[in-house]
Amino acid sequence: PQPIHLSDYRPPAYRVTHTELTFDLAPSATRVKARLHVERHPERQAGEPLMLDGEQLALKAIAIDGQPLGEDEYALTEGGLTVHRVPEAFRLDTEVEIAPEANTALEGLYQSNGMYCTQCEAEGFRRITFYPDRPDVMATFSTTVIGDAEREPVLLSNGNPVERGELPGGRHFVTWEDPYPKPCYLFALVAGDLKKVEDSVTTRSGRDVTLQIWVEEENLDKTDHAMASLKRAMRWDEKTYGREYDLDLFMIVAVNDFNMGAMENKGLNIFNSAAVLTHPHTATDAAFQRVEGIVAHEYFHNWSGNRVTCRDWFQLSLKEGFTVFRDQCFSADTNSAPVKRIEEVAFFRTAQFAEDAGPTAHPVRPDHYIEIGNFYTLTIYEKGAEIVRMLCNLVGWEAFRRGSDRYFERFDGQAVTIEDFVGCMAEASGLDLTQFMRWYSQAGTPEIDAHGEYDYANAAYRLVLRQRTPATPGQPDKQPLHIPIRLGLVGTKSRRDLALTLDGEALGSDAVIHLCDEEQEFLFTDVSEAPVPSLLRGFSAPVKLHFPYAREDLAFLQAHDSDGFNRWDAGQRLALLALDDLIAAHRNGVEKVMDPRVVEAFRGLLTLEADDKAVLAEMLTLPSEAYIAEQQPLVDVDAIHAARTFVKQSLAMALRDDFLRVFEANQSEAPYSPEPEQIATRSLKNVALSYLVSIEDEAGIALAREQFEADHNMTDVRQALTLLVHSSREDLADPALRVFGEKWAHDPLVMDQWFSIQVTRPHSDALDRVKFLMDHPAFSLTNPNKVRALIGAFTGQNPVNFHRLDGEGYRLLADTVIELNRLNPEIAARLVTPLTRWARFDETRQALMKAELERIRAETLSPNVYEVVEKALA
Ligand code: B3K
Ligand code: ZN
Repeated sequence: PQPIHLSDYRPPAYRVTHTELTFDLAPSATRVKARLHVERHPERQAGEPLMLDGEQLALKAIAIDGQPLGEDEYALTEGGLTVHRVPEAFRLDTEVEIAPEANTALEGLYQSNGMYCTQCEAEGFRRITFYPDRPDVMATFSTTVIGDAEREPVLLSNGNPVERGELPGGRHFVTWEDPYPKPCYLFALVAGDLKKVEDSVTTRSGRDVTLQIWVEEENLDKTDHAMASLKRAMRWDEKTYGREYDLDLFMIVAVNDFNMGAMENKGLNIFNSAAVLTHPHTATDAAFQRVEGIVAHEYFHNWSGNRVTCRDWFQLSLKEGFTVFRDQCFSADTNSAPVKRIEEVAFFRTAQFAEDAGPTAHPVRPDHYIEIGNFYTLTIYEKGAEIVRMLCNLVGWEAFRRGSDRYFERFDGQAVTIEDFVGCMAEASGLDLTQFMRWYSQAGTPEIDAHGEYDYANAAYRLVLRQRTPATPGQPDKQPLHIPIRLGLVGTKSRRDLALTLDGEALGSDAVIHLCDEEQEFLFTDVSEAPVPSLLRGFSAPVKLHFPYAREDLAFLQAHDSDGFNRWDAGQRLALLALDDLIAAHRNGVEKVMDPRVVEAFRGLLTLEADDKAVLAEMLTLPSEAYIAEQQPLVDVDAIHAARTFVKQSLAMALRDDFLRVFEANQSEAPYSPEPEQIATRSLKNVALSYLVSIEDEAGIALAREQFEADHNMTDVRQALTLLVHSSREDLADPALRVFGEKWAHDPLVMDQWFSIQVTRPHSDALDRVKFLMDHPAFSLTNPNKVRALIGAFTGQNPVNFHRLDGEGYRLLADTVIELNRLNPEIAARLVTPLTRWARFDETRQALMKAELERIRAETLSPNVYEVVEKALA
């Protein structure tokens, strides 16, 4: 496979103004008739051949303006169809046959639990019909779906239903019209025996919109939260961005087999059932919040993505980065804002930093790719969102909103670029964003080395910042970036933010400084007392900031910083320093000693309870093993696990009564609700429980057992079950797992959790469990959720067992990737990620991991897996 390059972009030779589709559905032989109204692109010369994309299509008929084409007038190639000579404007008719039931890649038209559904982004539409499958070809669509009246009573597509009727042989049809021009990646079709929940809203300008969530009958009781989230999201986008919905009908459909979380098809969002269904007994608080965020994300795409779309797939972050930023702000407004930020950053610094430091690192706007399916990454989504957040903070909300209005108005109905977006922000704010644009083109995580001194004699604080971005594949040299750093100086005596004066200008007590050069010095004057600097507040830029904090300074910031996010971060930094010592002790075989400063910091948190409960729960959570690993020059999974367990148990022993008090004070019998206060209370209680169970005394174990048996809600049940299963008390864990597994055998989303809980167990039997569970009747390699719940959870969340020194963990992953490469290349290419990180480990493990990558490479590979494995071995 050959890479394609951004620099080769040209507008399409022909555009399609209107597309008429007719689907005659059958599992192994669906007929698709397409009538395309085509015209030459004004910027391209006349006489060029018409090239259409098409994969795995059996062509049955082809005609131009009603005249069937002779065999010498067109050519079928591996990737599509070429018509040698076409008029300036014409009507192309084709008919193809496809086999949805054989489609395990879940791209194009496929079947899930017997129902038909589609996934077209990025390049799935070419598996449905011959078409210019690129986002800069935008057409109105009219779609007729014909199905069996009994098996497929419900026939859905984009837009509004305009006609329906009976047909001979027990068939029926519905015709849908979508008046908004769209690229084919936003096309959708659903057909099956589905039931709906309906609601409605009236938009700000008075349009009545019907809202429908379509599910299988047994899931009708799991849609309330998604519907409520959708309504909140619609209101929020009106209020915050002035964006209104533009059709009379908005539909969400839940399907079990889905590669990603969900898809923003115009008027017909298709969701992974895991991203839409919730019930207090089947979904955790985290799942409720995820559903709310994803429902909002897909809805927000209606403007940021659909009305204004991407010119080409290199611009993917144009819609994804902006839309993630929008959904993050929505969730922050609806829930605890500081906790939302803490969760985002904790995840980002673990997973995106690792991606940006590995062999698949790429800029937020890549300049080449082999398989676009491999670029739905944390970099495109989350780093893209961080860039938009920086933009918003740089220009200020008012200018950002003006820029966003300008963007939506100017480019409505068009396919545009990242320059178009940033250009609107520059115009609206008058700022020069030229240097800022480097964030889009330069891969890798910038590192800032900072140091500072307080000058008593002159009452001044001198802060020196130096930036560098490490080399990434294909980008050896990096330019300095424009890095906004929000900061405060916290007085060590007053314990307050001091007034900031920089170059004679008063900046208030919380300000943003701009690091644009490689090295810059900032001299704050009139600093009345010695401060501890609180840097990068709110994670104001996606960078690694190093400052030589003393542990006392970190404890001080953890207690007194006015910025909630940095208070949390100071605690994390303090814990990491203590963990570093313990990791070294473990490696050197010396006795581990707990740093008393960490114990005192935790005691302070538990006794003062100064923060809101949700923040406190985060503050009491130790950095994850993955995040600790991210900080180490060489990852020693066993030492990390041992050190973290030691810290946890030491804290539990020293502060047992405090944890017990917090646990008991936050018990509640109130009926479950996913509202922020309840979630906060549960999080705090469950963090306390995790400490109490970590030392495995009878009392702690009994609490977990009672919580499991009380069966109050999934959050509590799952936490209790996880703690039991991850303890050494098999005598209690095994019966609990059995009870739970039997009770929920009918519910695939709960069984996913049942799988994950078991395979993330840190004990040495985990790998055998994975193998055993792969034969469980509820497991299936063709269902992406199951693959993620079992294989993904094992390789991503069970480091000590995945990295076994006998290489069995690596082998299991490689075997699975090889099998999935044939079934579902997109999922296979994602799954292989942990092996690509081999450079982070010791030589023995490196050799084992590379050997497995080589073994994968020796297979006949999909472009997806090929691209990832080649990069990993380059
Ligand atoms: N836009 C979809 C991405 C699906 C692409 C999968 N190949 C999901 C989202 O970001 O909303
Ligand atoms: Zn998206």
